[in-house]
Amino acid sequence: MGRGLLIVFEGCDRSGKTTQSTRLVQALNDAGVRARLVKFPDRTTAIGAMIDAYLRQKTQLSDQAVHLLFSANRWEAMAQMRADLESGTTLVVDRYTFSGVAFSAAKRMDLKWCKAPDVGLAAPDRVFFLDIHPDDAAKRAGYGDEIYEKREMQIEVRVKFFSLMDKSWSIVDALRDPDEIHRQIMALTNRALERHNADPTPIGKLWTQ
Ligand code: DGP
Repeated sequence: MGRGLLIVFEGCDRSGKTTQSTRLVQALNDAGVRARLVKFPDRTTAIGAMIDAYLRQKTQLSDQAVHLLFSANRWEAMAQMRADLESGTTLVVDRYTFSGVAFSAAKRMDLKWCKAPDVGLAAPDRVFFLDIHPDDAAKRAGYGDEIYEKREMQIEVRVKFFSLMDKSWSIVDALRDPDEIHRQIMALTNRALERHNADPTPIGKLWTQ
């Protein structure tokens, strides 16, 4: 049994990542592929509770401190994630290091500094970027409750996401019908699984080149 794939969903707030990542895990499990959903930030841990309070504007933290908390929240999940990947479970991750870098870089923090705490995290095999213009996202239910859900911030975050893309990313038009989006993501995932089965590669490390 080979290792599982690390599949990441990224995108601006309200782009449909949670819906699509949940559907992907379900569809993979239905097809007999062992898969598990991981969501960042994980608000259930002690570090996650601090992040949650910050996002809901219950506490104030410096930009640097909150950046490091988001990174620590990923690191505290890493041992289990690696174990799952190595034992053949595919992980579908709802937000990852790219959100960490994009949100902080959007606040004009230094890009190299933003990447540094995440150096060495498991690198994704595929990244699906659910692309929606923040003006369209703002029309969706629940928008505007948390600290980053502001038009100017989201526009800047989207620009930063685009600057982080490489050949492992697919841009998915998130304004379309959810079933259509799911079918596209399923096709891309199946292709990634086939390619990996034909030519397995070890788990990569983030931000090492
Ligand atoms: P979500 O639970 O996916 O809606 O994310 C909550 C908010 O936190 C959302 O506005 C995006 C932001 N966010 C997610 N990950 C990070 C991160 O690593 N760093 C920063 N600064 N913000 C993040």
